[in-house]
Formats: sequence, C-alpha cells, structure tokens
Amino acid sequence: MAHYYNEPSRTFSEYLLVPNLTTKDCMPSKVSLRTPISKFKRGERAKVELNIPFASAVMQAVSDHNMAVALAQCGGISFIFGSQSVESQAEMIRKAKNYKSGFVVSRSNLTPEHTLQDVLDLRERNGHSTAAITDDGTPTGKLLGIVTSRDYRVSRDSPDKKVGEFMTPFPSIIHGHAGITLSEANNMIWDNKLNCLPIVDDRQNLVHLVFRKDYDRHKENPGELLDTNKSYIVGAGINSRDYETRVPALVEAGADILCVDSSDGYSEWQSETVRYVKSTCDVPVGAGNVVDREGFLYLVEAGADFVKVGIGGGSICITREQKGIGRGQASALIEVVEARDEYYASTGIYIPICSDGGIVHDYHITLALAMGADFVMMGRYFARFDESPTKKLRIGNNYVKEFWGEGSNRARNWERYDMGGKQSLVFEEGVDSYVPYAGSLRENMDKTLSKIKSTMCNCGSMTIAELQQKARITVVSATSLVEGGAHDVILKESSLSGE
Ligand code: RVP
Repeated sequence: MAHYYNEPSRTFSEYLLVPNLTTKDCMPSKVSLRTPISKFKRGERAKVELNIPFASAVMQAVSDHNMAVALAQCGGISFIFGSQSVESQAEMIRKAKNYKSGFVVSRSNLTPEHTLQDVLDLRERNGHSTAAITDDGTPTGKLLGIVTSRDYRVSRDSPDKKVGEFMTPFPSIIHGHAGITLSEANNMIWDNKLNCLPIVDDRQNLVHLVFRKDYDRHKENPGELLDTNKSYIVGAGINSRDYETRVPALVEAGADILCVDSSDGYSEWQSETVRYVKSTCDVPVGAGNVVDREGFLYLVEAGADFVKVGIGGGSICITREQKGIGRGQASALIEVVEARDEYYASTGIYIPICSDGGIVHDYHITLALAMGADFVMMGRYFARFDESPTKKLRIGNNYVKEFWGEGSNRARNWERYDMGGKQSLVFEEGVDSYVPYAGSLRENMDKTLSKIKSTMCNCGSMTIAELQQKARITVVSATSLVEGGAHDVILKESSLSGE
C-alpha cells in the first residue's frame, strides 16, 4: 500500500512567526546575515559563506555575469545558468571574476550612422542615458564619440538626425587610458566634473566606462562578497549529462562553487555527478532538488556540500500540474531540516540547506531561515530588476521584464528534467511569462533586508543561527489569513503599490 503523509503539504503563507522578547541591544543595524553555503565540521568554518542569505536561480532569465556582479556587491551569490554552451557559461564566469569594481563594459553602444531615434529606443530599452559611439557599435570598438541626454533636444531635433552630427566627438572627450586605477579615474571624474569617463587602449578602442555613480556605489558596498584575490565570488549551475567537460571548464574559469541543477535530484544521475565533482576538484558542489529526508540523505551520502530543497513551488513551474510530483515548500523544508539537524548531531558535519523557489513575500525569506534554511534561491524576485539579463518591455501603462522557466520550450533545458533516454524536452514543466519591472536590485534588496533584520529583532535574534534556534512558528488558519492584510477599509491609491 502507498505511504500517506499525515500532514498536508504546506506553503510559507500558512505560517507566521510569533515574536520573542526583543532586548535593547537587539537592533536591525547589529543583525548579521552571514551564512554558510558549503558543509563544514563542528567547530570549523565553511569554505564558502555569504554575507546575505540570497542566491539567484540557475536560470537563463536570471543569472548571468551582470547579475552575479550586482548580487555579489550586495553580499549574495548568483549561480550562472548552465543551459548554454560550456564556452559561453565559462565566459560569463570569467567576466564576473574579472570584473573590476567601478569599471564597466559599456552596455549601450551605437555607431555614428545610427539616428536619434535609435538613441531614444536604446535608452527606453535599457534605461542608460549615456551611449558609447564606436566604429562597429560594439562595446570594444574604436571609440568615436559619446552621446548623453545633453547632446540632443527631442523637441527640436529630427528623429532621423545621424548620431555623428550631434555626438560629442572623441577629440573633445576627456578619457582615461587602460591600466588606470579606480582612484585615478575617480580623480579625473571629480577634477573635470564628469559623469562618465571612457577608458580606451592604445588604439583608441573602448575598454571600459567609469561612472561617477558607480564609484560612489563601490564605496557603499561594505558587504560585498569577495574571494581572497578581491574578485567577486560566483557560482555556476551544472547538469548530470555533460559534467565531465563542463565542470573542468567552469573551475578553470574561476567558479567558486557549483550546483547540480535538476528538478528532481533524488536520482542516481545526480549522485554520479556529485561523486565526479568531489573526486576531481576542490570546488564545493551543491545538489538537489529534494523534498524529503531520504532524498537529502542520499545526496549527502554522495558528497553534496549543500542541499537544495523544493519541487514544483517555483513561480514559473508547472511540474506539479504536469506530473503530479512535488511538495509544499514549507513542509519539504521542515522535513529536510530535521534530517539535517539529526545528521549534524550524529556526525558533527553541518550541511547547509537552500530553500529554492516559491518566495512570494519578503517575509517568506525570514520564515525559510527560521525553519532552518541557511539561504534561499530565488528566480522571480531577481528577474524583476535592471540587472537581470532579460528585456524590459512596456505593456499598457506598466513596465515588465520577461521571465521564463528552465522547463519551458523557450529555455529548452532538457538536461534539468533528464531521466535518461531521449535528449529533448518531451513536455513543458515551465511557462514563459512577464514579471513587473521593479527597478534596481540594490534598492529592492535594501528594503527586503531591512524587513528581514527587523523581523529577526522581533524574534530576539541577531544571527540566522540564533533565529533557527529561537523561532516560534505557528500555522495560520484560512480565516486568520484575511486578518493579516489590510481589511475592512477602503484603500487609498497610494497604499495599493507596495511589495
Ligand atoms: P521562484 O523564485 O519562485 O521564481 O522559483 C525559482 C526556482 O524555480 C528555480 O530556482 C528552480 O528551482 C525552479 N524552476 C526554474 N525553472 C523552472 C521550470 O521551468 N519549471 N522551475
């Protein structure tokens, strides 16, 4: 006879935290969100730790090198998506590792032959008011000029006007030479009252741009996540098919941690993959996804350095509808954490747990941590920001960003759903969608982090480990859910936007 679970499968929204005593010294500004993401022995420290418990999902629409840099600047980690060629994934890792704070590769580029309309379209698309004008329109072509909003007047100039006619030409541009340090670049910016300093090589080819605002931001990044060489820490997704070629290339490119990305990780394929990584290189590897004790122990046995929990809870995921497998994210997490804690008690080895998918409200993150997760992985959350790799579009009066699942036809990531046999996606387990555009990662993240720290203080906890020990969690009834939001009032329009 089949096994029946006594408890229903529950989601985060069915739980609330009950406050503990908040002592006077327990203030949000003193809360530490540092957290381990690779296994360690009792009394030792993890090889990889984060400054904030956030990982961006192993997804085409979420985690490229730009997201990796932006998130590492805030103290978290991106797992750069694996559903691309080995070469291009390794290149993304390299770009993130080689990124020099403050020096950016130009993202808005045109040629002198483009028109004012092209400038306006580009600005609308990516929000940058500075465009580099190069001979071939690439970020590394010969720099011929710069266009900023000060160079044209939309009300007077014809949309057909050629960029070459109104750009500030190279001879008039104050620029730096490759090799310049960030503080030298910053001095030039200040001395000349510039907003942007292009850096060129000996042949006048554009190398980087340095923006005044980025330098200021760099100084505001006390929590950035750096390795011992002062490069950003970056993760990478791998699959259980081509690991023998992919893993060495990613490690060579500088990946700090790997993660086998699979919709259902309780499989011999996954175990083999983890064993391969453990026996061939020194880079930690996480595995998943699992939703129960057995799956967790199986992957730990294989050597997993962290275990990822969650099946079917992702915002774009339709696995539960398509295949009827999965488990409410909270129930899955609670069971796996119990197994992890028992494992730690008996072996002295701590396996960090990542709660992956299904985070809708910021408080879900705090709940996941309180339930025992060491960090959360999110797709939808990050897809909404400027830094995600997808297009920003206007639909009606709203801006949105594209966001598609790895199991959608668009991503064609059959390896994530591979069960042996045919090398293709036989049916979809994810959808292609939009998410509301939400602006910059940092602004949103600051708000989210403030909420987490504030709730932790309500729970009398200054660290994640303390929260996990002290949290008191209650199930909420369906009726009391209504009481949790604004109710029985007529909301003013200004109150309708919010998280
Ligand atoms: P969310 O944060 O709710 O958007 O969930 C992101 C997670 O959803 C990913 O980390 C991954 O585990 C899962 N995912 C990604 N693609 C798909 C799919 O197409 N079904 N699911």
